[in-house]
Amino acid sequence: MRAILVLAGLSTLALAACTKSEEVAVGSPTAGGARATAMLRTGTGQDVGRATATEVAGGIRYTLDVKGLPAGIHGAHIHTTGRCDGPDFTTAGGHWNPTTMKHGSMNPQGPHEGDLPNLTIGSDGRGTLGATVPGATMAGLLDADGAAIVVHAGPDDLMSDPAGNSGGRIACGVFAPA
Ligand SMILES: [Cu+2]
Ligand SMILES: [Zn+2]
Repeated sequence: MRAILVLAGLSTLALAACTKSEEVAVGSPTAGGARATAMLRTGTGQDVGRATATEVAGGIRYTLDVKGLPAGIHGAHIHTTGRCDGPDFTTAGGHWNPTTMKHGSMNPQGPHEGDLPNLTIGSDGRGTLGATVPGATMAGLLDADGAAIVVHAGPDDLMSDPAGNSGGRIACGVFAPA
């Protein structure tokens, strides 16, 4: 019994580490793994950078490279619908959540497959993020209604369902096969 509890604790820690740190890979790169990219725009249509999604062993690796956004800490997520209609981007829907979990890597009932670590934007308006999400598949990401990546006005508390209290949506990009 004790061994089972210890193992469960370890796997929870491993999952939390994967969704929070910058360079933790669930699996090695997959040769010929499918790839998708998204160009991010603000609600007024300004180009603010790009995101990639790459199939790796056991999950999807995301990178985000943005410019021209307000300095600070911003929630970033994969949202369930590949639509980015400004200015508020509500057409992107909620967080991508094919496994019907609650929001956030710090939530015992989380996370969503669309949950990413917070994005830090420097005083130069630039920021980058890299994260691997275990269990996510490119077939799911690029399903009939697609998927979008969204950056929020404020930080994600990584716990509060459904969106981590991260405020309005300030940038959005639709994923397309690359
Ligand atoms: Cu979001
Ligand atoms: Zn979420």
